Amino acid sequence: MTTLLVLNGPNLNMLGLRQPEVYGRETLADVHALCQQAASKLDLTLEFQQSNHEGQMIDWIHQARGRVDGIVINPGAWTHTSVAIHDALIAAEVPVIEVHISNVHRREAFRHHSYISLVAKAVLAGFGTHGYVLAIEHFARELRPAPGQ
Ligand code: CA2
Repeated sequence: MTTLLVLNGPNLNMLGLRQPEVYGRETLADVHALCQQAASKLDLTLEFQQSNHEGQMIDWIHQARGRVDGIVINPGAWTHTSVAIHDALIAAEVPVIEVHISNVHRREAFRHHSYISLVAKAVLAGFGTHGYVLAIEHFARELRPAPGQ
């Protein structure tokens, strides 16, 4: 069974409650349901987590090593600050897709640099919460065993 881990960084638990003009009206629970629906359709096992604590996020990434087949991560503001999450993702040796709900490149200059993109196989930004579904669908295509295997 192919297992994907969806990770969400700081403040994403506030989704839908503030700044709907930037992040939309869906809550994190809605995003979880959306991801679960996409994964079930594609016969994937999905784990979904959010934390405001960097150490917790790093522990989850380490625990993914040898256990999950892909990580979809919205690192939130850690995108622009965290060498530690960058290093953890390298240590995990699991393919990573970075997702941002907003188009970070049309926002403040400090959001234009990502430590995570250096270790991600792909980056989605500005697709709203549909970016999570696109990342899951991409992993399903890539990780699906060839016919007869
Ligand atoms: O666009 C994204 O998904 C971001 O990763 C979201 C982060 C931001 O720091 C990144 O630059 C881009 C912020 C997530 C915080 O979300 C909130 C939602 C509602 C109210 C307050 C914050």
